[in-house]
Parts: sequence; structure tokens; C-alpha cells
Amino acid sequence: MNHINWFPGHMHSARKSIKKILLGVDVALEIVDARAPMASTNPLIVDLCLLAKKPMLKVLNKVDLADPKVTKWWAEYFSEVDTVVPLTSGRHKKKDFTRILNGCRDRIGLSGRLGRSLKIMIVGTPNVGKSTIFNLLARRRISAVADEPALTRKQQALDVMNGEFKIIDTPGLLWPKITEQKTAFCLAVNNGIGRNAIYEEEVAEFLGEILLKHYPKSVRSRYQLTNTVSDGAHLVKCIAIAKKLYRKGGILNTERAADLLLNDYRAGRLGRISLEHSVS
Ligand SMILES: Nc1nc2c(ncn2[C@@H]2O[C@H](COP(=O)(O)OP(=O)(O)OP(=O)(O)O)[C@@H](O)[C@H]2O)c(=O)[nH]1
Ligand SMILES: [Mg+2]
Repeated sequence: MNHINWFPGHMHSARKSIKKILLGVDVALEIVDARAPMASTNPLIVDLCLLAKKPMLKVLNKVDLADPKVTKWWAEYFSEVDTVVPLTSGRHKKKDFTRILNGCRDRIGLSGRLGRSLKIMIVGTPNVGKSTIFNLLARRRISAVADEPALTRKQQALDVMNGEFKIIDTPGLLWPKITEQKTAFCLAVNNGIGRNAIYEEEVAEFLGEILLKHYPKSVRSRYQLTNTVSDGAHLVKCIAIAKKLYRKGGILNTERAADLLLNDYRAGRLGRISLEHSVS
């Protein structure tokens, strides 16, 4: 696989406006996907925050889909290098609202803030749940939410709790050349890269490798596999056979099997799964 270059036009303007808006906010609330928190950390955003000297607060989102033991490990890891608010539920209960707000207040310290609103900018890679968190903080559905990358195309701001704080939702941002193969695949498995940018079957094979290594029981029972499965590509073939997915002429339809595997994973039908289990 060559490097991935999925940096649509709106991301160029998003990068420029994020850089500008950052100057006027108190804290950047960085949303990452708990299933792949390293891959979904955007180095471009980290650099912009460093440049603007703005504190960041990392939220591990979608924890309901991630492996709880692995999420606990990541939360501890990040709390040593960053300030993290690991959400305990993907359903975003009321306590997540309070936890995020308190996290932001703690991150910047309350001194000097009294009498004016706290400005929070929500940032992150595509499809990690930024607009969902925006709506959670807004306590109503304002921003459109869907399981597809680059849904939000423009930033939008809202005053909440009689102006006590202001939240800004921003479009998902990637960086121009994703050279690290594992990063690109993790983003793609989690539906964070446009489908035309990366070969779907390779993405499913990458997921297959992780499933066979860390969650073999889940995948074997889901597709009722009894034979030995050697690798990700073989897994996709076995799924095609198990689900009787054939093209005309009796050729195995591995494309549909790849799609099935990815959709089952994304919907949580394979259980709670993490893609990244360590830093490297
Ligand atoms: N299971 C689960 N799904 C979530 C969670 N947070 C968000 N989602 C879903 O993830 C998908 C993407 O959510 P959005 O809030 O649109 O993500 P976004 O980061 O704003 O996406 P872009 O604007 O495209 O960059 C939607 O289908 C949400 O319902 C969560 O904690 N758990
Ligand atoms: Mg959005």
C-alpha cells in the first residue's frame, strides 16, 4: 500500500479556520476513537494547538465498542502523557456531560475565567464522534451525526447554559499524507477515511489479522468457522464460504465478505474490540 492521500478540499479550509479559531478558545477538546486512540490522534491538530499554546483534553470516545481492558490501559497511558477524560459509555449519559465540562475547567484552571464564558473547540479526525459530543454538551441535537467520514463540513458554534460556556464543532481533519500503513488501516476500519481512498478488501484483511490474534473466539463463533484460519485474507475467504457468497460462475465473492466483516465489526456484532493494543 502506498501512502494515503485523502485530504478533500473542505479539509484545507477546515485546517485554516481551526488555526484561526484556536486563538480565541480556552481549550481544544480532542476526540479520539477508543478502539484506535493513537491512529485517531491527528499530529496536525496537536501541532496547531502547540503553536497557539492552547491546552488539549483528550476524550476516548466509543468506549462501548472498545475492549474494556485495553481502554483502561490506554486511559492510564494517556493520563501520564496527556490529560484524558475516558468516557465510560457510548450512550453519553449525563455524567459524561459533567465529566467533560469539569475536565475542561480543570485543564485550564478557573482563575481568570470568572465572569466570562469558557470556550471549547471540539477537534479530531473524521467520524470519531465530535458532533455527538457537541450535541451532548449542547443537550440537544444540533449537529448532524452519521456513521460516515467528513459529514460535518463547516464549524458551528453555540452558547450553552446562558453563555456559561461556548462550544464549537469542527469538521473531521486528517493530515495530507498518511504514510504509516497501520494508521491508515485503523482509520479505515473505523470508517474514518473515504471509501474510495483505500482498497476495502485490504482493510478487512487487516481487521481479520487483529481478530485472529486477539479475538479468535468471537470471530470463529460469529461465522461458525471450524477449520484452521491462517491469516486475514484467508479469514475473508472463509467468511465468503461460510456465508455462501459467490459471484456468477461460482467464484467466491470476497468483496462482499470483506464488507460483511467490516460492517459486523463497526456495528459491534463481533463484541467489544480494540485495534491498537500498544503504543507501537
Ligand atoms: N457506539 C457508539 N457510537 C458512537 C459514539 N459516538 C458517536 N457514535 C456514532 O459514530 C458515528 C459518527 O459520529 P459523529 O458525531 O457524526 O462523528 P464526527 O466526528 O462528528 O464525524 P465527522 O463530522 O464526519 O468528522 C455516528 O454514527 C454516531 O452515532 C459512541 O460513543 N458509541
Ligand atoms: Mg461531525
